[in-house]
Amino acid sequence: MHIHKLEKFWIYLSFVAIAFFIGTVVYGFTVMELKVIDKENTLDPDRINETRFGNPGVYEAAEGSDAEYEVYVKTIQFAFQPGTSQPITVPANTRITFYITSPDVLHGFDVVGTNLNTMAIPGQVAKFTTIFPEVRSYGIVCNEYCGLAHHFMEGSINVVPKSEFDQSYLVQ
Ligand SMILES: [Cu+2]
Repeated sequence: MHIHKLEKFWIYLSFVAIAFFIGTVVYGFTVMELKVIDKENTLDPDRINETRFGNPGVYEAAEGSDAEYEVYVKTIQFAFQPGTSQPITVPANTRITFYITSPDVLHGFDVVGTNLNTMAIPGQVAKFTTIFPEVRSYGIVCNEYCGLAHHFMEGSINVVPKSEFDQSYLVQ
């Protein structure tokens, strides 16, 4: 069977593109050590209230942590706790580690205008550490379809000057 040389070119090119895309995935999971599911950060979604997610919010980080504060966020249909009914208040220019999970269905936690974006998977705890350099507020949206009121699921992060951040913002 004769295959036209341009046809051949595009067939080869599509294989090269597929090999390249597989290569980027392999590179991400090996060299960059990206993880989709981390076995160390699992929890039973039915017993979430026995952990800090039962009383979510901002905590002082434990000694030896590389962050100063830890924020526990529970994502539910259709709210971030905290985040939706009251903002997550954190100090600027401070290392903050977020822990995010869901007791019900898959949600997203996307801080608008930043590269902070994670899934909240029932049974898994997503974790990331960041510094907010500016005093301002950020919106949070859920970017995983989670039910009929998904499009109403939003919240906010309020970054305040470090000098104004005190114990009253912590979980009591
Ligand atoms: Cu959603």
